[in-house]
Amino acid sequence: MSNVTFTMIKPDAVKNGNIGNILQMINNAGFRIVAMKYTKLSLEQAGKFYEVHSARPFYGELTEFMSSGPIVAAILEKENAVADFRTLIGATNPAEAAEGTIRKKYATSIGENAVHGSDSDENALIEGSFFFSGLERF
Ligand code: RTP
Ligand code: MG
Repeated sequence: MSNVTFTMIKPDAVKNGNIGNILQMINNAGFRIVAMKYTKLSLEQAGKFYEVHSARPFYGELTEFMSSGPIVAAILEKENAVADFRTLIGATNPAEAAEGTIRKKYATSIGENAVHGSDSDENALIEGSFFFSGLERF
């Protein structure tokens, strides 16, 4: 089992001024930052990142939203990182997210849900490499 996951603080949470609050929750949960950058996806890059969802009805909305403003991308390290990070962020729909989760606190809707978290070890590596070279990981 790998010990890293990949996250993005999505454009809604950046616009709402919640970068600091979310990074604090990530730190307090015991994740170590391996790599981090403040950047913005083009519509084309968002489409590539979320290609796995290209047949879903929300794909257009999702890629437009994810390219609508700056994001924070990061690789995070912790034992059992993928599963523990998904527990920390909560359900996709904030209405169903558990108390104390990042999405419960900072997401506004199922589409604009504050953070991304990888769903498998394999995707964590693919997604991390989408944003970061080996020289950008410490
Ligand atoms: P993520 O990949 O961003 O961590 O979210 P997730 O695993 O919890 O959810 P996933 O099924 O992978 O969906 C990816 C993102 O697409 C948007 N979405 N919108 N309007 C809708 O019904 C809908 N469903 C999903 C969300 O931004 C979700 O995080
Ligand atoms: Mg997902």
